[in-house]
Parts: sequence; structure tokens; C-alpha cells
Amino acid sequence: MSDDSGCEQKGFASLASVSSPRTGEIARIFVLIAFPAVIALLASRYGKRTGNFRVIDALSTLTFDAPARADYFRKELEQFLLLAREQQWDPLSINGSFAGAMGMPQFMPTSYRRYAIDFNADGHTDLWNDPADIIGSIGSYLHQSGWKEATPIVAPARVDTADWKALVDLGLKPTLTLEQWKMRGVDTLANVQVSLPASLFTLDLSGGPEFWFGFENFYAILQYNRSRNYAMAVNDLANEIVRERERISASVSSNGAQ
Ligand SMILES: [Ca+2]
Repeated sequence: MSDDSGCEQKGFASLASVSSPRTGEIARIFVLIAFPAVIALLASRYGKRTGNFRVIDALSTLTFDAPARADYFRKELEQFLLLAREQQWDPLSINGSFAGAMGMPQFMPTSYRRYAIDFNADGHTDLWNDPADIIGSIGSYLHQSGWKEATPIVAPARVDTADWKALVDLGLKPTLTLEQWKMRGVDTLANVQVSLPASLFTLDLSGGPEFWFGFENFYAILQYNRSRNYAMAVNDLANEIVRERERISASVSSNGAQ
């Protein structure tokens, strides 16, 4: 139906460059890469900031000067030295945040070793400059955190019980299915399978709480950053990018038909 050449024409080149060229698959893959792309952009303040501290200095300082978290940073320092050897980096030349987080995904060394992948198979895993590696590596993080393709992220919830605080206190991990939530007085008008596990959470707005169901994909985003507001922002921005691409594709398609 739509012409997939549209996305390249509107400045999404870095996203499009990691898309499959096969027509019909691009839309599906675009959805998959929109979420990691947004996470990378937010983590690096829209690509402007990946940190100017030498990672080895940051981790050494925090290991010896932050007694409360010394064990954590000592482990990360060890992981950084292993990573530098694997990647054949000069450990003195790598910069990151004040806490030692690296590249556009702002991975700590443990996460870098676990999730970073050479997604475009050019022989280097570059999470500072290579959009394919950056998006592929965050995709790998989401996947290993429980992301399931073609399942929802969130759905608005309708609460018909006065005791909603106890339900929200069950936590952000999806444990009850929508069917089980309904028996507790919470449901949704969204068209989603009732067998899906979800958590119930609130967004605190000025007019009072707004209720949402968070599915396993929402929980996967929360593994990156525990803030509900952050995960909702990722969801909203990624969906906006997907919708913009669909608008561009539709426009290119209708122009082409004239
Ligand atoms: Ca690469």
C-alpha cells in the first residue's frame, strides 16, 4: 500500500540506514528501532552529551571515594578493564559520564559487555558514532529485558474501585492478566488480549492520578530507567516517530499515484 522510500526523504536517514531494504518489512523494523533510537537520544541528551570524564578516572575515584557504593564501582572498574582488552581500546582514551557510563546508550561497563553488539558487522562495536550498533545494542538490552515484538507497551486503565492504592502498590512488574485485573475492578477500553499480564500504575497529573496498564514491554523500558515518566516519554516519542513515518509514507504514496 505505502511507498517505503518516504522515511529517507525526511531526515530519518540514521534510522533508515539500519532498516531492511525489503519492502513490507521496513514498517515492522521501523517500529522495532524507534524505541531504541529514542532511548539513545534521551540518554545522550539528543546525541549531544556522552560524557567528558575519563572512564578509568571516574570509576577509580568512585571506587575509592564513595564507600557506600565502592563494591559496585570496583566491579565496574574490573569490567571496564576487561572490556578495554576485548575491544582493544587504550583504557586511558575512553571518556564517559562522571559515573563511567559510555556512549549514546550510556552503558556502564557491565552492560556494555553484556549487551553491546556489532550490529552492522563491520568489525567494530562503536556505541559513540555508529547508529546501527547503538540501536542494535539497545535493542539487545530491551530484548534481554523481556521485550516482545508486536505486543503493546501501555493501555489506559479504567478504575472502578476505591482501593486502587493497594493495587498500584503491587508494583510495576506485570503479574496479573487483564482478566484478573478486571475481577479486581480495573479494566481497559483498549483492544488488547485479556490474557496479557500487566501492572497498574499512575501518572501524577495536576488534576489527579491518571491510570495506566503497563505490559511486559513497558517493564523492559523500565529496566533501562526505573522512572514511569521516563518510560512513558520513551513510549510517546517512539510512537510519534512511527506515526510521522507513516504520514510521510502515505504522502509519498499518494503523490506517486497522481
Ligand atoms: Ca559496527
